[in-house]
Amino acid sequence: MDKSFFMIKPDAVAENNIGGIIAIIEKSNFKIIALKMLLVETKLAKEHYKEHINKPFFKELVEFITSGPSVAIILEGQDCIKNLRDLVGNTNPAKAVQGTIRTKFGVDVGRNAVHASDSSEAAIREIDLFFNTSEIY
Ligand code: IDP
Ligand code: MG
Repeated sequence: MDKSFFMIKPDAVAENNIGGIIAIIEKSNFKIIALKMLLVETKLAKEHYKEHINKPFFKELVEFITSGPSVAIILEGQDCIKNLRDLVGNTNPAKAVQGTIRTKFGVDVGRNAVHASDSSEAAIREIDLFFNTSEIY
């Protein structure tokens, strides 16, 4: 079993897609072991996305992710990190495989509905950034 960090981003929360996305996650056999709604602060946003600090879209990305509440989730399952990335789909919803979360709920590359960790190192780092151990079940 491994764990991944998953987040429903402000665009999907604003569009009332929390339930739709969580329904897909649960039907896909991922186990939710932590979940909370939060407004990501600028400091946390910059830390979370620090690998992109020199990208031209970094400022836009931080502004977007802090623009409204998100839902932070820890998922557990067999091969969770890879299976979740597959279920999420390409960063650009227009390029994502049909049936993925980003084709269903994403608008464009900036507003692509969800985040999912891309490696076990990222999952550990992101889980630690967003959650205290006492919040994980
Ligand atoms: P990922 O979310 O699929 O792992 P990353 O390349 O890690 O994609 O990029 C992190 C986030 O930055 C993306 O989910 C997306 O919201 C945003 N992003 C990536 N590329 C662009 C871009 O070209 N313009 C605006 N936002 C972007
Ligand atoms: Mg990424």
